[in-house]
Amino acid sequence: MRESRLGDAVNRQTKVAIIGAGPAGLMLAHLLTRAGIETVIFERHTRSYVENRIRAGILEYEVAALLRETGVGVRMDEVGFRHDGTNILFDGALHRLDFGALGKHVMLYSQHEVVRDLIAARLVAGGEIMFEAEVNAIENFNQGKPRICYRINGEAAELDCEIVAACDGFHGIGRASLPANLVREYDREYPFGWLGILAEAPPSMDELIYAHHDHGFALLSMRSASVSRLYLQCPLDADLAEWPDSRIWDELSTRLAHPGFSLTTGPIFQKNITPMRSYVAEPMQAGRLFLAGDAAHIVPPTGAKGLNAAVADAVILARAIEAEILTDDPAPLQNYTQTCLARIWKIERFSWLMTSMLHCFDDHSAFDRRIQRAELDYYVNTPTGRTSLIENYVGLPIEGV
Ligand code: RFL
Ligand code: PHB
Repeated sequence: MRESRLGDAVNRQTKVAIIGAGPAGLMLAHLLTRAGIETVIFERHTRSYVENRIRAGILEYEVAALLRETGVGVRMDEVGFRHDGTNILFDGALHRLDFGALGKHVMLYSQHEVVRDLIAARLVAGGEIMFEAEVNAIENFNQGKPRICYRINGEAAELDCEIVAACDGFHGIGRASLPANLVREYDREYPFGWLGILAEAPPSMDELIYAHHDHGFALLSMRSASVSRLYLQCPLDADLAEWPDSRIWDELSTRLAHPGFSLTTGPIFQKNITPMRSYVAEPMQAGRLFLAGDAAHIVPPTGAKGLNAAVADAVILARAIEAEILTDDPAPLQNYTQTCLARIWKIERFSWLMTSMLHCFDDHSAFDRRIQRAELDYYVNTPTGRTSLIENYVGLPIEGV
């Protein structure tokens, strides 16, 4: 087991250098290790930091299946929750979307738990993760033999490799290293944020509720039988000091109200505000450098897609690296960007749709509001609309799985 902090060797080599121990980097390493391909992961934070970073909560059907098939789904099935449907609330009426119509489900299992499971599996398999190792340059990726320059324990070190996978999140060095004239960025910032809370309160429902209300969007989710995760649409410049617990619970009660429902409240132990953004950088590769996950694209959380999209990229990249290294077929790696983007833009579309349909926009005219209502009605009340919403929510197929 190698959980290295001290950089046990200074100029070394590996096949695939992976920057980032988030879901994309850890899943990529997991799949490559299973295929017998050597990897080293660099992570700037401590193990404890990445294992306790609270983020996403919903795993798509195929992502959950992948965790099971590759031996990292045991805890998910023990302590996660299987959801066979989700709920959309508007005009005070709850509409259930039954995933069983497509024979699928999603798993409610926190991102940090997935991260813990993947780290544990990697260390058991003898794989290396250098925690507190910050990559500060990626050299030579256009000339064949890339080199990673990093700092660990205050010292500079280097590692030579054949492929660099930048799974280093939205602010990482991977995308910043792509030649500026090569990259095109597609970006949308939304004029609101989400105020998220974790509360010691048993979930008020056994499934999620996505609520559209005149006061703004609200989401009821959960982390366990005793912990609720709830979100409220709030102004971008909202100050947490203006949101005492009582105001949060009042707003949640108002926005989630529907016949027969009562909101369970309890002590709030975490509060934060997240901005909302859609973003894609194209291409996702240059020479021997490949981006995966938030490094290349982000979505607003309304469709629960961020973690799932990161894992899907990792799967596509792992298959492509395996094809090159194990069967001498360079085509999947050459086509990596196209393969990912065909899926990513559909995820961007779905996340944008869910965000546009469910939030309140200050600049909406009466016409816009009527269109929004018609869209909600279409997606929950027509067979085609429902099927489309469910198909996207439970997850589009991942290429190569
Ligand atoms: P991650 O998880 O950001 O991991 C990137 C890792 O790279 C490390 N790193 C470096 N390490 C070494 N050297 C460097 N130079 C490095 N630069 C960066 C970082 O420390 C980090 O550990 O990216 P990945 O793997 O692509 O995974 C993506 C998901 O984490 C992300 O899409 C979702 O969590 C997005 N997201 C949410 N998605 C949902 O579907 N539902 C949610 O409720 C939800 N909540 C969230 C979120 C993202 C958030 N962020 C990014 C602030 C809430 C938050 C607060
Ligand atoms: C969450 O549980 O944090 C969660 C669930 C669904 C979403 C976003 C976040 O769409």
